[in-house]
Amino acid sequence: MIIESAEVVVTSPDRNFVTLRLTTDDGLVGLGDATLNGRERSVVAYLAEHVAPLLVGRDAHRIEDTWQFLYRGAYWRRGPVTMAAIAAVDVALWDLKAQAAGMPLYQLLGGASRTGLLAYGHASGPSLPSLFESIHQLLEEGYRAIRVQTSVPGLSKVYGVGSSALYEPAGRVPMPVEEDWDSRSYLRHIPGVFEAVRAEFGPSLPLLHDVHHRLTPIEAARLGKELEPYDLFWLEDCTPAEDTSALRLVRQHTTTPLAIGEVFNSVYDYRSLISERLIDYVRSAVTHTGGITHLKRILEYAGQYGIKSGIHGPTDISPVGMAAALHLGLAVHNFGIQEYMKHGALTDSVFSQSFTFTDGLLHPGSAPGLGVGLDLDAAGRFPYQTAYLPINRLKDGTLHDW
Ligand code: CS2
Ligand code: MG
Repeated sequence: MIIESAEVVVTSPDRNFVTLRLTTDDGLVGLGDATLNGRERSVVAYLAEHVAPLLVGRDAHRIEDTWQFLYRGAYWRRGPVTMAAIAAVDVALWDLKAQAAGMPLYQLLGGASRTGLLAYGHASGPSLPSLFESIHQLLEEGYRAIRVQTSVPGLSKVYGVGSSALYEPAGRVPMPVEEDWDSRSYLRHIPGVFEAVRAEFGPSLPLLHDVHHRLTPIEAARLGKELEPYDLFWLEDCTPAEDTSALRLVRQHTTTPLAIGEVFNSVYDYRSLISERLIDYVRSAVTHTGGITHLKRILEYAGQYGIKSGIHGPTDISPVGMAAALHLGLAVHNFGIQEYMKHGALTDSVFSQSFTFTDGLLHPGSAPGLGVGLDLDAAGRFPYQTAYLPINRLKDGTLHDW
């Protein structure tokens, strides 16, 4: 099964997506997601200029050797752009191998370890009534776990509170939008929000919250401790992820489960977090972490320490990347939960998918390979549009983590 062509397809139905499309000499097509929100064109260049030309003529069955060729052969290792490019190749090759074998991809990863994948959805609202309405809406859609994000009194725009059901943080704007932040206002507000949510929805509904990189270690420790009575499923990105030692302090003060890693891109980012049991969930997406081959290694390592998967699944992970996450999540033993923000109708008109969401559980389906198709004509109708993630500033204008 020789690779005959490697195309980089950029399309922007509801938002920008980058897809690698490999075609083999026996006519199979494999897809890989290479979307890096707000930096899409950097991965396009990496793939088109430095990877695609090297793939033509390679044996598509040699997934591990191709991974090592692209990782060690690049000399300059790791980083979000490199690992997203490698991920796209890796997933496309797994897609091809599973199609050639005539089975869904998860069967090549060890087969199903469960009947379906617990999903969580994003509830948000600028006020408690609107937040409650959002939670009820997700429960009616079948979600069994809910991420809760709200506005903060005194702040005009806060992460995670969208103006529409399809919340997409990267606006189609020529320059990043400036949002405002104040950690003390946030810390004063959030415990009361979860007290009210628990009073309204009861003690057992799994609730998650994303701090989105914004607190100091002692602030995160305080929040984790104050949220303990509300029994969160996890508190996510409570401190900037690259400061891995911060979680040692947080861990000393709270038993609230911690999730981190959506901005990580290799096992090396996780080493101390896993070996010191500083986290409870691995947040990486297949798309940003070198693909199925590498994320499977990370999850197997994490599983030795009782740490589970919590694979990243916002709208900026394409249906291709989402399907890859579901095949991996179905097979690994230490699955935890899968983030699932539904894509829009325009995206679904470009990408056909086989996965299902039934009674709160996701399943990748039984189509050979990933089970995802890319309509090139439809993709061509939605050209790339410049889009950036927001930035955050404190009241005095200091740039803060977004
Ligand atoms: C968020 C993401 O889903 C999450 O947990 O952190 O929405 C994140 O803001 C975006 O993926 C950034 O592109
Ligand atoms: Mg997050």
